[in-house]
Amino acid sequence: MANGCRRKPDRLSNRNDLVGLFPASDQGDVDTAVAAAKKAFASWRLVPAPKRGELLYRVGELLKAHKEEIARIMTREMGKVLKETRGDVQEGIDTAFYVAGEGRRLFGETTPSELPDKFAMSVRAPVGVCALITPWNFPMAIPTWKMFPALICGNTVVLKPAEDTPYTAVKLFEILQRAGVPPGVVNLVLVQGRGEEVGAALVRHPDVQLVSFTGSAAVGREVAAVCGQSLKRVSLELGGKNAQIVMEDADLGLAVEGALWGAFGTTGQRCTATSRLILHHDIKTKFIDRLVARIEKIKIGDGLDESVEIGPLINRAARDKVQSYMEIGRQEGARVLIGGSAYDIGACANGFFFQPTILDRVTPNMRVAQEEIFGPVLSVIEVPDFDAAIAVLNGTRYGLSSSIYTADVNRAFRAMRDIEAGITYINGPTIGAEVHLPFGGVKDTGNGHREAGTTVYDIFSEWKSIYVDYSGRLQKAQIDNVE
Ligand code: UN1
Repeated sequence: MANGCRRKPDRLSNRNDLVGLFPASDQGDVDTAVAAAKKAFASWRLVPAPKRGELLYRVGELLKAHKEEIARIMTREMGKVLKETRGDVQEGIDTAFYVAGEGRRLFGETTPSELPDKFAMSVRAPVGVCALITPWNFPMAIPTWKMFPALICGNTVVLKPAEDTPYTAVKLFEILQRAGVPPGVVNLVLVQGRGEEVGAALVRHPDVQLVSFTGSAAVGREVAAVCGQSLKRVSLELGGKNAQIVMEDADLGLAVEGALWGAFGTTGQRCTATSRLILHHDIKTKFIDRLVARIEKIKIGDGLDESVEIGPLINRAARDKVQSYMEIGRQEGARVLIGGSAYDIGACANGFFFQPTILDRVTPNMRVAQEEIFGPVLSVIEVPDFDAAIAVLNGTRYGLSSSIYTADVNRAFRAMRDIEAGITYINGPTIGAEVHLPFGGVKDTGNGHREAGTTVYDIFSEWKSIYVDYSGRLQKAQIDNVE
């Protein structure tokens, strides 16, 4: 795993807080990891799925026991406030227990054969070695929601976590080891600096059968292109430009709290984050006033402080990117209502903080209404009616999460039907998906797969149809079966 150590680059709430020294894997380490996974696959696929489930149950118990410790490490490592890093670990715990139970299901189907004395069924079979490439914003939830379903299906895995969050991944692997996961079944490659070389080696590796990637649409396209060439199975979960609609009949207090949490939770660094607020003309001014009043009270700072609501951005490049969108927005005619610049008051000067920001007078085709900013920036678009609201919501290349606040049940059902997104919330914000429902999106958000839920097993298993002919003679489907 290690061919050299590097100090983690400065980042976060306190860039002087050195969280650890981590190895930098190279192409040779990728080969070693894949070879170990390939070797372990031969025996792991034969372990009964309920036994694999019991192991995941132990992993869940250990994650639970170490939840607070890992949450604190995660906050120091990537900056999310403690209550959110606890939630991130909890998402891993939920997935462990949910998937552990699947060990006693992994249902296939039995169905009658069209021929006499013949039995027909379909079963799930593992795919092989799976490469999991994960981002830094949910350093426990996302690796586990890929890894645990992969394992329950009988696959072995190589995880490449984001270069910004090696420590949380190491903690996860310590727990996997303590739970008794056999050698080679799970493997970790860590990158420092730019991850492209190691990521590309993993995706191209001939012994990797499946790639599951969560990250940017640009990198997702490259991953998909390589996998297309080699006919590898690939599951992509990419960007979002999620919107919350607030209709004139909505409970405005509820909708304000929803917008705050959706837009500024995780400092806006979720692929499900609310980055567009679509407001009905009649309530726009009132709504914005209430929202701004709440934003003025938000406490920004070190996520280890329990009273802090918004932590820093992940690194300098992220802050530069968010800052650049302020200028882009202004040039397009948007107006910064609140926020708009870096936040470097007191101890926050030691980190990459940015003020929660509202851009007003945004129109649907502006770049700030179309491109993923991945920061605490909310673009407000005014609409005259429900139909316009849905059209604006649908008018981007992404389709991950969505939300509408309304008291009208007819509108709510129309929204559920007409919104183009993988996830729709009625009277709730765009963030907060639960692990036992499908997670993913339409259009450029992905390539049609859904992780989490029961749909994740369609990614991590092959369907095998089995026919057992106990007639003792040659029977011909479609041909014997004549009138
Ligand atoms: C992500 O932003 O990449 O639904 C994942 C949510 C979380 C997962 C977010 N449960 O907001």
